[in-house]
Amino acid sequence: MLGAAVVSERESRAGVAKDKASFRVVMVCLHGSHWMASRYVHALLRSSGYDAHTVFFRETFEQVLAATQDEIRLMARSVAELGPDVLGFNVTSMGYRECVKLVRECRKLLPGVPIVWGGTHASLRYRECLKENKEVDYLCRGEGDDAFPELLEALRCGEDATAIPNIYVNQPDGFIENAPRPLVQDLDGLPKNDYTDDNKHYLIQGKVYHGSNPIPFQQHTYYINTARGCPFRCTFCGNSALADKELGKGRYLRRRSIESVIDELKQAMELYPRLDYIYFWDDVFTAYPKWVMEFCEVYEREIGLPFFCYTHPEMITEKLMSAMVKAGLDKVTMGIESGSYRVRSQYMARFETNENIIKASTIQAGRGVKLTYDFILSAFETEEDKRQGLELCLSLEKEFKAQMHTMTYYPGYPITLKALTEGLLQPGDVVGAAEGQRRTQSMYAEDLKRNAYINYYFMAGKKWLPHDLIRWMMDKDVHNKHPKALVYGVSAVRIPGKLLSMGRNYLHYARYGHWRYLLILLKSYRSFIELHIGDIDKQETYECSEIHDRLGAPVAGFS
Ligand code: B12
Ligand code: SF4
Repeated sequence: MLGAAVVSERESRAGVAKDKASFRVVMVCLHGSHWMASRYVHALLRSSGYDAHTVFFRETFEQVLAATQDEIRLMARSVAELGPDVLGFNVTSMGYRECVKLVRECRKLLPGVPIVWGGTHASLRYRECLKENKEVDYLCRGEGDDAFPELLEALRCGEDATAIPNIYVNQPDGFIENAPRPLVQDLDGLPKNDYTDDNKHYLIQGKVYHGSNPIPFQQHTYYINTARGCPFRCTFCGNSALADKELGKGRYLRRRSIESVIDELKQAMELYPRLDYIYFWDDVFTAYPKWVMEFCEVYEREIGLPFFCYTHPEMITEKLMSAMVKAGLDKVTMGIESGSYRVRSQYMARFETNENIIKASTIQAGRGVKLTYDFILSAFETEEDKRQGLELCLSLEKEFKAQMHTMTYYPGYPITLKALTEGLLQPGDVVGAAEGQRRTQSMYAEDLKRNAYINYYFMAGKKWLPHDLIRWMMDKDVHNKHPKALVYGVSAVRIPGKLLSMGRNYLHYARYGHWRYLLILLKSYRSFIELHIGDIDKQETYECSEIHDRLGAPVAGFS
């Protein structure tokens, strides 16, 4: 338990010994080595002058699994070996339970080191985070761009760290709340995500890799945000809870300048000469159509690499689509969420009409762009909604991939409150509320078997499958009468397609000699099979302690 006296003892201890460049801040990320939030926070710390290190955990298919106790211990040991002056965690709801275990292990190994939490879950569930985890000393509620460096400076210099806006301070009998800062408006002024391997540590399949990521994505693909926020507030999405004045006043949807984005991409191309694909991970890339039109012109001229982005049925026009295709749009994902207007409008705060969705799909189709439409199936759907949903899916221009999700209830989101109120959800099923939950909302084999109806969505996107056949199967209730036949029939088409694209991927990485990555992929074959054919809960886990002793070579200069 951390008392105010202990806080000040830690603060002054940290302050006496270190100058900024040797003040080591170790960050923990549970979402793989390319998680932008952690790549960003690392860059922020480095640009503020600190000795930043980040430990990344989990990759490939295994990302959806919770960490084993063995892996938690390995992570804690790896973190402790780095000898942090401050320890920081990026906390999401899907990683919350692991953060709880991890923070306890870390506290045992690092009794006097201040621990700071930040990220979506920490911001939204600050009360629980601080109450349930007295090991956590400080919590950043909302944006950390200014608050985190200010906290670190106070800790380093042994100054008062109890009154920093956005920073909450844990106490044995409660916590100190501080006022929110305004949201950062000038995104151009922020440092760019740090994808280098400098001071990065990767824990993959029970092994620790210091300063050398065996997952080579960043050499070939670049992940970037051009904006923060979203113009919409869908009830199942973080924006519905994060766009809250308590988390910072000011314009919520902000965009970088075209020059800043292009500069970053040019730098990336210099740093990674094999770069051949860009992912724009903005919530809705096509928000601010004027910006996108101008951006596409410059992008085509100066970058010209194929790219991916998200769009929205109300945010796509012929003109915009043509500009994006000309600039290199290769893949686009549009959220349809539910095929039933009743469910969309009553439960999801999605008010686009079916006509608009069909129009948006017509605009996107037939241009050689790979189309994916997201659907979220939920307990709010009646039999009639399901039927309507599929009818809408059948009305969309082909060819597309239906990406199916289970409604996943994140704490504090409006849909979660609605589902709890309507008795459709038990409190223990809210993400982060209990152990052993999946870390994803994507659907896998297990879901398709449990609800064979979903398979029609996959069928609906195929050009060569007659709609009447799908309707006939629905009318004949094939999904209830012969679920196995339906599941295996659809899998017989889907799995070879997946294997083929994996094979292409293998060849691509083999061509560049990324053997360590290919070995990791090979080792995760069981997870792939369990996810796509078998049972998600029976996946492979990794024994770590031994491997760590064998392979976790200490970084030069570390104890
Ligand atoms: C881009 C994105 C993705 C990309 C990730 C690409 C990548 N390489 O990073 C993709 C599409 C792959 C993805 C996948 C998933 N995502 Co996502 N994703 C996002 C998105 C849109 C932006 C995240 C981001 O990078 N923001 C930029 C960073 C800089 O901002 P930030 O995270 O808010 O961090 C700030 C503060 O929180 C703070 N901070 C952050 N960490 C720390 C740490 C400390 C110590 C401190 C002091 C401060 C601090 O400072 C930062 C700067 O101000 C968010 C939505 C959103 N609007 O936040 C969802 C979001 C984070 N994702 C979410 C989810 C659920 C997932 C999936 C589980 C979905 C799935 N497929 O099942 C997966 C998980 C994958 C995994 N690896 O484990 C949820 C998390 C829910 C929750 N309550 O925690 C969000 C909020 C969206 C939602 N549905 O509500 N995602
Ligand atoms: S449009 Fe997409 S990103 Fe924006 S609030 Fe809705 S689900 Fe979230």
